[in-house]
Amino acid sequence: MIGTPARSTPALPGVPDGRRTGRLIIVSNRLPVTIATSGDGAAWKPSSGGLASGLRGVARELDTIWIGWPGDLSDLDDATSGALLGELADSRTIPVRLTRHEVEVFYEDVSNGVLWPICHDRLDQLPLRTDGWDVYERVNQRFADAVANVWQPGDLIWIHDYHLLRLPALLRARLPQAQIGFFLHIPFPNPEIFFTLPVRQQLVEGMLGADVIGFHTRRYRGHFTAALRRLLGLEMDADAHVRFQGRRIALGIFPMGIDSAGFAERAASRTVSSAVLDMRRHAPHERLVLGIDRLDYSKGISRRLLSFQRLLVQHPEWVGRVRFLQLAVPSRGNVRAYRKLRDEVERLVSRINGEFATPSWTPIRYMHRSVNDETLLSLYRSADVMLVTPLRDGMNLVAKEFAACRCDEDGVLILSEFAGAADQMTDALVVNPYDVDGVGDALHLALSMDGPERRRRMRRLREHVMEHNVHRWATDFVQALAGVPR
Ligand code: ADQ
Repeated sequence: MIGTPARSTPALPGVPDGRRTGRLIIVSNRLPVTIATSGDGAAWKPSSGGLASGLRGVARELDTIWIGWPGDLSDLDDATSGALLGELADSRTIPVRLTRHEVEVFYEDVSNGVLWPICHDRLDQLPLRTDGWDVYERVNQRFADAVANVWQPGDLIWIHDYHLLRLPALLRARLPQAQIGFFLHIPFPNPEIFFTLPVRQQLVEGMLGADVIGFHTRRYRGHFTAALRRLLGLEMDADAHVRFQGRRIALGIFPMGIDSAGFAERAASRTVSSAVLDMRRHAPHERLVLGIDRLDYSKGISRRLLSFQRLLVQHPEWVGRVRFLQLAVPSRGNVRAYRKLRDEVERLVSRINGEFATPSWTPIRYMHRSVNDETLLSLYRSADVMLVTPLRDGMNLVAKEFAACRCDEDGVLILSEFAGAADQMTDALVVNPYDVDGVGDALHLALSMDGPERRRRMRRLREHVMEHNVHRWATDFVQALAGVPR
């Protein structure tokens, strides 16, 4: 069971002057749990995904309440769903229930069908017309009710991500004295793209209800301040604050990290080590190129497959000697663009395999499913090359997980310049994911790189990832929020 923080944690980290504050209220669209149903009934299990895995460690260490949507319970009978909701309450996790219609409009149509493509520069993925901003507002209001119900003076409120852009302002109206933080996990796009949204001003004003607004990178903050200037005539001062409606709002850069020590420790465990040996024994003469993503058009999987094909065409010496394993976690299957992407990826895999396979070798293995922790870690450890080539990605935690797991200081990371992680992981081979031939060449370079060069790069990547971990990220953010004068 996750989301069960220690109740006795005395104080939030880094509160200035040792001043005690109250609890940390984390608010995100999804609670960090999903329901697993089996013959015996239903139970919560930890959900995958960047935000869930990143904040889980924080939620264990701080006196935390987590508010969010628990997922669709409508297929369960009343007794089962009642029991599950009771378990959540016991673990200081507060569910916000959504109707089927709200899930369709707020989550699928607006959040994932409009805001996600806009923030990832994909105007081509927009529907011709979007209704549903009223439902988006109403659901944000529902979250505001849930927060206002539990908030007490001294509590800090930390809101996450694009589903809840209106929530900071809705809460500010109800709790003028509250310390409210907002962190955007995905890019804030160039204003030229953001301004295509009819509700651009309401969304920006929604975010400005917070005292601290956090972004992964300087570039996203730059886009946000450009939007503020053009929409509201606001200027950021030298201390990275803006003034709005008589309040001073901090605009911070908080690049998210991972629980690197946890990854490193689990990756070095005996079970993972023996799984790695098994994999190597199975294909001793083959190099492994690895891709791990949610199946999302922002992750660049189709072009990545074409780049691998270019490697085989341009450098035929690798035919029969390298294999590309792409794992894609099923994601947002109810949104049409995602179903289309799935078809496209499957067609490409089968086309490339049809063209290059021999009776004893298949160039691409594709798995459309989630894998367990042990398999994930053994793959990270077995890969010769990790191929992380999103077309746009807020941060990308997979790149960091790969580095954390490489206790052998081996393996090469190829990383898209359009992932937030590229700002920090400069010892990767940084590529333009749209340049299919260029990524093919980078693959050849990575596969041919000598041992000392691989180790030199990996050592530096690991140093960075170990130091800038998720605890530091959360501490920095919470510290900034706790320091807001009241
Ligand atoms: P995501 O888009 O979900 O996160 P990412 O940061 O890469 O992307 O995190 C994906 C997570 O899912 C990783 O922890 C990874 O281990 C896990 N995962 C992926 N494939 C898996 C598989 N087949 N089986 C099991 N686990 C798998 C959003 C933003 C990112 C940002 C994060 C955090 O889109 O840009 O980095 O939030 O802010």
